[in-house]
Amino acid sequence: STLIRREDYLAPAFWIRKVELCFDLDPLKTIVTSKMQVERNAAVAHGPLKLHGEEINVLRVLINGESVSFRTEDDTLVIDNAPDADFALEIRNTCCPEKNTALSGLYTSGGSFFTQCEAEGFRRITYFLDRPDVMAVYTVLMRADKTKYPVLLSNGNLVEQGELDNNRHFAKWHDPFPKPSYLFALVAGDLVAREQRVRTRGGKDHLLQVFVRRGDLEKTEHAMNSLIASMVWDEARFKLPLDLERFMVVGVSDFNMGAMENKGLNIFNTSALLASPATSTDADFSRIESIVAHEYFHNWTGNRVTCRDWFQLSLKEGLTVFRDQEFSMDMAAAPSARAVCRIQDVRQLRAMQFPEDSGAMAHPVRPDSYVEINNFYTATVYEKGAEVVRMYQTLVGRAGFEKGMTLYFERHDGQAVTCDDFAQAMADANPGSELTKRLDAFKRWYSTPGTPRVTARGSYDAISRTYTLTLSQQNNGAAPQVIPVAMGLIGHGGQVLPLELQGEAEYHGNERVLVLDQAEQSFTFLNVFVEPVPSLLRGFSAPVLLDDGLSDADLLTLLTHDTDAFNRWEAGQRLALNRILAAVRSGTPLQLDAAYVDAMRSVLNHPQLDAAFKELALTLPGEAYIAEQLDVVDPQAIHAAVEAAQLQLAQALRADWVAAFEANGTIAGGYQPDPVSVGKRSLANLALAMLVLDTQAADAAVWQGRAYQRFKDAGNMTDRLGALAALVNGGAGLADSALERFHALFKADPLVVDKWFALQGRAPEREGRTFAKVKALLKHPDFTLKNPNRARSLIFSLCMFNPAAFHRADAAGYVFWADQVLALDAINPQVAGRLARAMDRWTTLTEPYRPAALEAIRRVAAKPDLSPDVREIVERALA
Ligand code: B3K
Ligand code: ZN
Repeated sequence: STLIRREDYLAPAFWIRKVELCFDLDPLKTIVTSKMQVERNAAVAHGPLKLHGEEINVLRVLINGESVSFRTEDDTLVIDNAPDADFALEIRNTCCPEKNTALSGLYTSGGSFFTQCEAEGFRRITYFLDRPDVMAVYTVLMRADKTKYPVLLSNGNLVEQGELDNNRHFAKWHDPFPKPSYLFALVAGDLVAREQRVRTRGGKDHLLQVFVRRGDLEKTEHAMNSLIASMVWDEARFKLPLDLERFMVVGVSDFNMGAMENKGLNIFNTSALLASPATSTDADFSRIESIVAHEYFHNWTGNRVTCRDWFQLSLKEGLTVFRDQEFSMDMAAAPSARAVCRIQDVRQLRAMQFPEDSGAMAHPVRPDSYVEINNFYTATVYEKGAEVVRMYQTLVGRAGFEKGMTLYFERHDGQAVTCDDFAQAMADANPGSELTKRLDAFKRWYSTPGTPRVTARGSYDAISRTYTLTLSQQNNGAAPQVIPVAMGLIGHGGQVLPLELQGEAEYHGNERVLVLDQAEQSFTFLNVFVEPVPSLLRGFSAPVLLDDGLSDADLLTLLTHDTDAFNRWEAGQRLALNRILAAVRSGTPLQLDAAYVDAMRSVLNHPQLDAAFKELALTLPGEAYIAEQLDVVDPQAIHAAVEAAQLQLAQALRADWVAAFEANGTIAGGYQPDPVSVGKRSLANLALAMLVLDTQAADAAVWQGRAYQRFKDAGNMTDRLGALAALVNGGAGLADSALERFHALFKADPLVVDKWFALQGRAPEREGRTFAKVKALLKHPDFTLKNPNRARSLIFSLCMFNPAAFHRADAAGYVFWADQVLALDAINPQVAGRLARAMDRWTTLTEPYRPAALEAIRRVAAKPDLSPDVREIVERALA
């Protein structure tokens, strides 16, 4: 395993323009014949042809029909005497899909064949120039047993199919669009499809198909609806139509991530595809909608314009996450529902990306080096990358952003390009904009790791009626970033103050974007008739940590009066965070004050606020985000403070929780995942959790009983799982029998069994019982490490999402982690690499956790035959 550097990029010595692939599919020995049309890259000097290949056996190599001498060395096939003129290269090789537990390349799952080629899986199918800047037109012939594999799919259009001898049949597919090998896909199996014909605005007809296993067809309606909505949205917002006659989506149970955007043949983890009210939660419905959209949007941002090299990954991922976030917001429609989407995205960013950016795996949005590219499909590349794209939109405006997109496609359709090309298109389409004026500085977002810290201090001069806001930024000594700060000023009585910036002729209304691009800058506002509270970074306009120095009184003003819903929520989070941090820092038990409790009561009982917003406002900041505010982290102390705050909110607001539950707990009519119903269910679930949590209440037994009843009688999975979680997380006596009943009811549905494991893996620790339960569940007949969803449901839940159960004084959590990383690594390095990251932030841990963590990481690193995936993660942790 070697370090690959961005600065070492070289164009390929050869191009492959066309490929004809032929597959004789067999689980134990599939024969692949690849006929390639190859030409030398005129820009590169003479030299051998080197092709990538892993875990495959070459049978023969022909050039222009003649056998040619070749050698194989370390996963490359070298042909020293490649012609200078264009030539035909034919390679025949075998691979073994059945033994492919890494789920990269061609593998079997549930008796069917599937492929996963991004990032470097194609080389596990056949020898190739497996890099995204080599784009070819593919024709694929598949031959397989007709009974076992009645459905044969690949990218593009079906051109021919028919019968063969020995109960076999064939299908031939042709994809007219040149594509990199990572977008190749093939599926063969006994599947059925939901189909829908649609006509786009331009009048073109398309066939949409969602393929799944026989019993799952009725769970594909939501995915199909999401696909159609995505098509409509992309045409309306960006004028980007579907470019294929046929668009296929396929579900598979064994999959390393959510889904994959193969051209015309998206392959999905069933967890990101199948939905029914009885088996899926509101969160599942919303996740499916956004992943279906994400993969569909990749057709333009990723497939039509792809990445020159893997360092540019955020070119397609950051942009496509931004697009799916915008889509979800537009689907939510109402302003308050849009704000809920934004709050959820920011929570996710803070929970996953902020810790990544300050830990062992910190890297820029455009990384400078990697050992294993699969380790860099990260929250930074995806979610921070999406924030960078959002900042372009903030700086050039929505219309300007759309112009930039249009220019990007005009210039680069059909090409493999870089993040610089995207930035240039945005800037060139918007001459004179705040972006274009400082494009080079803005591009530091691609090269600087870490979360910038912004400090804001204001001073009001009552005599001159001026307010001066001083903003400064700091990021471990890195050059200043371009930080758009969306803001407004609010009076303590709730007045929205006009913004008149000194030195500017125009009046800017009540909200504007300040651009901070220096280490420190001051902005003076004129005619500010009362002392204002600044509402900064509205809508989270930049991915930074903000210290605005606001007092409790200021925060209460914003919580009550801010016109920006995101900042109302943020003010409530800050009030909670301040109290939790004070308790953790001082080592004293947390005691909530009346001011905070009353503020939360007002939110909960507010007649105008949406249920969804109330639920978010009354949910305390996540433990990972709290840890990010501290130099030395005691996970048990953080957890204790959060639990205490929760219990006190449960106790102090008990009557209000009862009212919230009664008002939101029953929704007339059938299940609908619309924002209003989703909000009501989420608030009802929070209220129920709070009511079960306080076991000392006079009516504790009543609410435990009501939760159990609701669990039994629920008409949908959101209510059922919510009630079950209330019992389990509240440590209720009825929890065990509810868990047993749940398993008995759903044991035939793997995606629901995953929820059952996950709930137990994430349950609050109580004297070591949660940890002991997780260890016992490893031996449950339904548990297996081989299925990534199942491994994640139990093991990742504990190691990544249950800090109080994981960080144990006796180090047993770390021993567990090391054992599972090593066991998983032998099966599936990509999944093992993910789990390895549970130790990213070990250096900040307090005693006795830090030395114990170090010992566990060293034990993993000491294993000689680790995968490059896990090796890179543990070596970075030890660096
Ligand atoms: N592009 C794929 C991710 C591939 C991950 C490879 N380890 C899914 C997506 O981002 O849409
Ligand atoms: Zn993606």
